[in-house]
Amino acid sequence: MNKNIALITGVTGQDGSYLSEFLLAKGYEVHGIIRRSSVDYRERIAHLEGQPNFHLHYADMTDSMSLVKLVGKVQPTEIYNLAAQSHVQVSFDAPEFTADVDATGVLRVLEAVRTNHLEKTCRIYQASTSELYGKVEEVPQNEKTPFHPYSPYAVAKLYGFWIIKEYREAYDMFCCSGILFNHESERRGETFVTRKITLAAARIAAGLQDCLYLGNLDSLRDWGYAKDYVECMWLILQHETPEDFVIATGVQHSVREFTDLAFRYAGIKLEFKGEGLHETGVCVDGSAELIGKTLVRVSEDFYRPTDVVNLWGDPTKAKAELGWNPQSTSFEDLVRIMVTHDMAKVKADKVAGEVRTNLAEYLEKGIVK
Ligand code: NAP
Ligand code: F7E
Repeated sequence: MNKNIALITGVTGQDGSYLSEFLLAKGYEVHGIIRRSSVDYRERIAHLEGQPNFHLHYADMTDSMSLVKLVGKVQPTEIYNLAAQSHVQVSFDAPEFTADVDATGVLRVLEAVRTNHLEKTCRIYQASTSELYGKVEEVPQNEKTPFHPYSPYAVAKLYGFWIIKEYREAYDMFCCSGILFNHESERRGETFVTRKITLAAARIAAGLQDCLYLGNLDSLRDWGYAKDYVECMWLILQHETPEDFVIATGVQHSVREFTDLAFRYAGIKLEFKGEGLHETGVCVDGSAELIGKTLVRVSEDFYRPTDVVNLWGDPTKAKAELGWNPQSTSFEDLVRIMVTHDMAKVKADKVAGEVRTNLAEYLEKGIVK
């Protein structure tokens, strides 16, 4: 039997780490691309390093030669192209870099496969996004909904989507997109809105932060659990024919609703008052020190030049053709999982901080040498 060999770009990211675990459990040989950094920041995959079927290689999405050489060396049967500058707000500040990685990077992966003559044996998954629907033209969005990208990130991802489709048709390659709606987890980057909220709720409950500053509270998202979504990436590549799929829960909530629920799980009941930049979230129930305090405020700093405000996916096709269950983790469970994790993390960080402080004191007093 031929061995399944997966190459994952973006292996150090939220999805890359869950996908690695998923594929290793299925018996795959997993290879991941990492890039050189002055600090070693591989927290999400540290527990996988050293496993015999897990291999890391230096390469970069902006460096064709590194990709061509690596694809030739690894001879993958499946490539999951997850690497991206994935933060929408950052794409307004670094649009050219975003295009280089998120648009041209996809082309580089496709050409690395062709250069190594693997186009008939290697299947390619492209991490497309609900941001393609942007300034939405219908609600909810499905595979037939027209795209209207509304940020430099989304425009770059639009190129990625179309170049994948083009190579599928021009060269008969098995390459396809998962159009994934927002998916979150306890491993989500700390500047995305959900993780920013769950960490702040935990820190405020522990008395380590005074207030959470957010942007548009009215923005609506279809939030799922990342662990459930990586299964879909794999299912898309196991499908008989190469096709694109919308992956979403089919349930929509606002940033305000996410905030309200996260704080409730942290033991704080909020009441929202006012509008726009003057809206606040005040503590009306919880610990005595917090009652009456304004714990959430709106700041213009987190508004975007153009914002996508009404994402809501229709996962009917994925359900019917891939047999995927879009609701295995509910919105309530997702928020609870993230808050529970962050409350434990804040507690552990606090203890570690106290240990460090005590140690510093002991060192100063000459108690510990
Ligand atoms: P993430 O946590 O931000 O991870 C991004 C990954 O890309 C990291 O491993 C990062 O490496 C890597 N990367 C960035 N630039 C690179 C470069 N020049 N060369 C090599 N690697 C590079 O993102 P995620 O949430 O896991 O998302 C995975 C993919 O799905 C992304 O393409 C994202 O755009 C897309 N997507 C995400 C969502 C979502 O809700 N999470 C929804 C739809 C689509 P470092 O660790 O070195 O920075
Ligand atoms: O913003 C609003 C913000 O940054 C969600 C990426 O994974 O999903 C992600 O992109 C919404 C936006 O994610 C804050 O304006 C309010 O409307 O968590 P986010 P995103 O932009 O949806 C898609 C599918 C991807 O493909 C991307 O890679 O929340 N919002 N206040 C805020 N957002 C942030 N970050 N911070 C705030 O303070």
